Amino acid sequence: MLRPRDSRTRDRRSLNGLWRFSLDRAGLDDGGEMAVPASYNDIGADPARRDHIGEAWYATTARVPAGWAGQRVALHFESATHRARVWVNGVEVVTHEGGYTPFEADLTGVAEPGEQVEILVAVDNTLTFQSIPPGVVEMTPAGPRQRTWHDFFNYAGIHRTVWLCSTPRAHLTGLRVETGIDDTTGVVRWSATAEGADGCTTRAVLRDRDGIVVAEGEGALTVPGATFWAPGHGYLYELEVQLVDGGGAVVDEYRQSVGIRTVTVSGNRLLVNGEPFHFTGFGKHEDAAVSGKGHNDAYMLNDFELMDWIGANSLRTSHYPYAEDVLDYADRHGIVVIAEVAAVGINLGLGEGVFGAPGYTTYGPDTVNERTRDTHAQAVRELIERDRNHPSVVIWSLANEPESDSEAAEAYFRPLFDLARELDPTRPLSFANVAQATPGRCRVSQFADVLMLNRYFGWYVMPGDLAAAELAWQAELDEWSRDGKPIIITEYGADTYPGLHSLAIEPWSEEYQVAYLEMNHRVFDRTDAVIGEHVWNFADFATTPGIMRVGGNRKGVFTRDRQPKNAAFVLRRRWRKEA
Ligand code: GCB
Repeated sequence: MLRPRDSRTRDRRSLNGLWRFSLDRAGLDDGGEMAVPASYNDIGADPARRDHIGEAWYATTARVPAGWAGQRVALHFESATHRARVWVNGVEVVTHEGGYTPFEADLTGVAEPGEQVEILVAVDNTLTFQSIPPGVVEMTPAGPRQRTWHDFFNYAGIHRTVWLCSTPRAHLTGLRVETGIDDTTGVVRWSATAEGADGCTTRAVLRDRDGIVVAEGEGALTVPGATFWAPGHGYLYELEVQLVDGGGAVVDEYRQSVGIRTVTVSGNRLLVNGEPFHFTGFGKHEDAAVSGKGHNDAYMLNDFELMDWIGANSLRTSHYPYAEDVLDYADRHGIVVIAEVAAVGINLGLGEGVFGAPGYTTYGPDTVNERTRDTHAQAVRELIERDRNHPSVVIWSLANEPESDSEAAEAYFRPLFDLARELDPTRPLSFANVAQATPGRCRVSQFADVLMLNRYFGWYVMPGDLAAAELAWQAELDEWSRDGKPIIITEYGADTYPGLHSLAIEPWSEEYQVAYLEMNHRVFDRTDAVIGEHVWNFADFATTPGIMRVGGNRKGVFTRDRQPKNAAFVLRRRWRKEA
């Protein structure tokens, strides 16, 4: 599946706006409306909407342009969280599992050009042991309750753009681009798939930023004296791929931006274009007041500008694939991305009494089992298919903090790493390792090319005692260093209530967050294998309610409305190397 784009042969129309909405199908004509894209949970004052479990119903009408006669018409959702069923004119046209990757329905034969169509969507937010991320609905005396093993709020809805789009009947369906560097020459290998295209061939033209053709042909294109994509330098070429019929006529055309760069791991370094790269930045969330996880260009842009201001060169799309616009921006601006599958919380023993509850075994026939792994494998496929052509993505993260210190974990993850490596041999693989799976105990890190560690020494461990935390943290990192792999600290952070100040070493104060970060930085700077630091989190974000959280998770360096805490200025000095 290709992302909807305009070209000489393709067209698209956004269906964003206000749709009819109800938590039950029967109520769709009662006048309720919902913004698309947005999470529905925080819109309005109704707790039933915020805490809803199950399907929520959306409906709208759209006119298929008359000019699309003879074309293939498709309805494309950039995401619907966590699964969706879609009907057009009463016909079920597509179902999709997974809340953060795109899917589409072929409407040819269902929707007539020139006519209006009725679109109905049921979006289901239920998480089960067979979904990614996992969860369980528990029956309590007060009714059903959704339990999850991640702290962020379970926002749901149509979170990204919905497109009505057209392609020719004979059309390109997929495009794979891989790049290489040979001294000063760039190599762009491409391959495309097509449908309904008997007797057709494909060809491609590569243009530079000024529109000048630098290479054309099949298979591998070479660009002597190429300008490479690099961190901080988002130089993009444009590859125009054409599907050509036997008579030489162009039947379909698709354009893809291409950054020529390489990513390799050598010893304890990650190299981009052969140069060691050091990550500074954040684990983030797609999270904002009112619109929840709905994509918003203004928020996205502001976040990227703040990242630039603070000197962040990279981010992890914790804990799920972000909107494609985020990756497009990162490509254009040379921001480095660790792209994560939505597999957060495969760790049912974690945070007992905090996120979870005693009584569940992570891997087992009734919990995380082979069906879960099938869902997980599909999520890996869909992430790599969607994002493989983005130069900004340099690592695939297959999970966040899974239980990784058991034999069952090893058996669960081995095939997922094999799958990802087969789908994309060009990028390093990893996952974010949890504190309990210490060196020697973790049985999944053997599959990772880069170690990614989430650690809270001085917060969850030894809170308030930064001196003891520093020693313990250093000791653990020294042990990890013996693996000889590069280490990225993918989470370290301290909850901080903005405006709380203290001369004493007081967790939750702005001073403590600063002292905590400085302690971590001393440890990182002493450890050769550490090639990056991602603070948890870029901004405060909404969580499930609980006594561990005060109005959400407060580990943000920025508040939820993106104002800096003191820590922001400290990070800025460090990352921008300003005195
Ligand atoms: C973690 C999780 C992250 C949480 C964070 C916290 O280890 O990966 O999703 O938000 O801890 O603040 O507790």
